[in-house]
Parts: sequence; structure tokens; C-alpha cells
Amino acid sequence: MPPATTRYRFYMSCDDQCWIKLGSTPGSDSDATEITYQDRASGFRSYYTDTDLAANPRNKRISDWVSLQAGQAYYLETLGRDGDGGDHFSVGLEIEQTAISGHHHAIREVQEIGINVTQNHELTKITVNNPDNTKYKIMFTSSDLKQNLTKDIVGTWTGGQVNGAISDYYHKVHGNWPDTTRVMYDSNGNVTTNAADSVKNVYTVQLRGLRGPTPTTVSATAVKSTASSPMTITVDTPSADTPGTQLSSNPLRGKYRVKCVND
Ligand SMILES: [Ca+2]
Repeated sequence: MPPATTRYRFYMSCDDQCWIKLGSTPGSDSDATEITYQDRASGFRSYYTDTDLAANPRNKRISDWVSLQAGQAYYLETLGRDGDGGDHFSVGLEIEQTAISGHHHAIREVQEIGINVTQNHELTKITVNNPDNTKYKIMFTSSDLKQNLTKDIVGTWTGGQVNGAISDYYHKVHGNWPDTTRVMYDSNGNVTTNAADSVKNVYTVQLRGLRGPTPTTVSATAVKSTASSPMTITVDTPSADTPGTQLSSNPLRGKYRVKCVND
């Protein structure tokens, strides 16, 4: 029963399927028509983002404005269906008239907005000049000094071989595995796929994603183990703010509660 004679607009969001029907005959759906419809799951109270529902033109989470009269009973039907997984169903109401004593717009209720922040993954570059089959030692140390790793690595190894040698450290510190790629450069500075022509191997170590509870600053150094080898090794942990170190960011995920202020 509407509190005022004015126009109203209905909002709906659900998981997985739902609709609202509105009619003017109390207790009967004889003249009820569908004013909102959704055929697949949306986020909780995600009334506004319709792009994922664009495939079906029937989908409509915000109704057109409808004129209702104060004190008159109407027929209102909502139906929600859940297939599997999570489920929810929310309906909101917006009143066009702004001056209504003792009644707040339902659209001004507390809303939740989901967030999913881009994560800053650990990135380390190992550059090996004049690579040969001798070994060098690489040492990783986390800023809290609770984890460290020293590994012998052969100068001509593939990215996969280097990755295999250092992945345990990443798993202990960050709770996830790295991927390591190798790019080889010839004496002209061009990228080559022939290891025999390579005078510089650049390995990029990229953490797949942080799962550990605490991000740590990682430093890495390399020590050549054979004095007679022409091989030189540099290790860089790039960061725009602090060259030589990089701070991983924890995966941030959750919801904000946003409360709109009444007039
Ligand atoms: Ca579901």
C-alpha cells in the first residue's frame, strides 16, 4: 500500500533467477505484469551493473517508473530461484517524490559494494652476462629474516630449471609458486633462441599470487662461484618506489558497507 501518490521504481538483484510482477488487483495476479527480470546470478544487491545480463533483452534489474496511488492496495509478486552454489535475493524501492514525512527512500538503505584490488606480485630479474656452464649462488632473504634460500644455479639454465631451484623459497614466504622465463640476447643485443649465441640471459621471476598472511620485502644477491668464469650476475627486484626491493601486496578482497545520508 503506497504511502504517497507518486511514481515508484523497483530494484532487484538475486542469485540465480528472479522477477517482480505488479498488478492493480489485490490478491490476484490477473492483471499483474513483469516489471523486473533476471535470468542469471548477479552480485549481492548489484542493482546497477547490467552488462553481464545483456545477452537476454528481457533482463531488467531496475523497473520503469510506475505511478501508484496512496492508500490503494496492489498485487506485488516476487519470485527467486536458486540452482546451486550461493544464493541471495534483494528488492529495493525508490520513490520519486522527495518530500515524504516519516518515510525514507528504500534506495538510501545501507548498500554493499564488492571490491577486488589489483595485487602487486613479486617480480625479480636475474641477469647473467657471458653465461657458461659454471654455477653461481643466488640468495633470497625475506625482510623478516624468517626465510632465506641459497641455491646453486647454472649460468645456462632454462627458465624452467631456474624456477625449479627457487620455487620452494617463494612457496614458503608467499604461499604460492613463481614462474620464471628466460630471454637470451646475442652480441648485437638482439633476442635469440639459440643458447649458443647468447651473451646475456635475463630471467624474470614472477610470483603467481600472494597467499601468505604477511607480505615481505625480498632481497636477492648472487655470488659467482667460479673465479675463472667470465660470467657476471646481477639481481634486481624492481620497484618504482624503492629500487632494489619490492613489497608484495596482500590480496585484498571483501565488501564495503556504504550508508547514504537522508535528506
Ligand atoms: Ca546460485
